[in-house]
Amino acid sequence: MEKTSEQYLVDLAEQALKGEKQAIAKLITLIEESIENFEPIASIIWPNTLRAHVIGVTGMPGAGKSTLISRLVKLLRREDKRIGIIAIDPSSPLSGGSLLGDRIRMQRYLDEGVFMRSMPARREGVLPWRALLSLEILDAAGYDYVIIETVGAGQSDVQIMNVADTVIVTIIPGAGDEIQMLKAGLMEIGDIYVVNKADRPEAETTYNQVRFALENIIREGGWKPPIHKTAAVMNRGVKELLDTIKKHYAFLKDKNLLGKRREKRRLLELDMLLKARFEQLLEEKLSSDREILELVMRVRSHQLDPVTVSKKILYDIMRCLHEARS
Ligand SMILES: Nc1nc2c(ncn2[C@@H]2O[C@H](COP(=O)(O)OP(=O)(O)O)[C@@H](O)[C@H]2O)c(=O)[nH]1
Ligand SMILES: [Mg+2]
Repeated sequence: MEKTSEQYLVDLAEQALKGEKQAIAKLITLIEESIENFEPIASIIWPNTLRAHVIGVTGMPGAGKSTLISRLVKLLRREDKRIGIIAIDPSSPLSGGSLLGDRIRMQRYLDEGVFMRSMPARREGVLPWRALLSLEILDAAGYDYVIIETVGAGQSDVQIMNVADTVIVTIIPGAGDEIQMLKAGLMEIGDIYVVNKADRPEAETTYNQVRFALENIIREGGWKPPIHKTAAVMNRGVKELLDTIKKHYAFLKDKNLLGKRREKRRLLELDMLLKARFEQLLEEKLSSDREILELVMRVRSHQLDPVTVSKKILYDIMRCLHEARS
């Protein structure tokens, strides 16, 4: 891959700070390609962050997250707020179906004040570091709200609670699975719970089950996660949900908890970037370093054991890095 010139990245970042959508889109594309493309602009982006209210919307595929988000966006646009959306797509690159669906559903609400980006979930999990850096760019670009849509399938999505200021867990009525899922970890992460598709007759039962499951749950500072019923397609209950979202943000500020949330985000970002960088380095070495390749072959042919070799490769890489620096 051709190296992107630093000046070009800096120019893009400066345009992004002014809210120029094309520059933001291009910048995110470049960040997706490589962490290194963020390096020349980190000092431009970072001081301008920490202004947006970051909202995570999670739940099973088909729960109505995208529909709900588009309705929230419509309301926020009436207040003249600017909204950035990052939708992390669960589907494999082969099917790609829901990605298209999301685009079509959201398209209607995309106007000048809305920026939307879809991103595939990668093997690193449902919340790739690319999404986190994109979120920082949107924050710096002056969006009042940054909404991240992730797919919560049990434990895999708990990271969203370390990223968003407000986490909304969406639940579909009917299937007992949802309650199982709540027990499997989503119980710990939501600041607000939403039983969507309330137009369905099963919604009442699910609502009561969720309420029962959350009965004794209290979050830090004394926040008791509220449960909402919405019918996003009919625009029912969305205004009330938005009021609660704002209430939660005010609560975090009032209790001095907002800073703590953001500390978690920064630590998660550091952790993810370290792992991503190391993985990238390892891949490079495994595919190009002849000595390391030789070791790999000898593990494959049962001449050496993987435990000893993994340590040796680690040391080799560290030595290489050290030599490269001095
Ligand atoms: N009946 C009903 N269908 C809904 C509601 N909200 C969304 N849907 C439908 O559920 C499907 C999945 O919605 P989508 O927003 O893509 O879900 P996501 O996968 O969670 O983002 C779509 O066909 C929506 O039209 C609702 O409140 N009631
Ligand atoms: Mg969706």
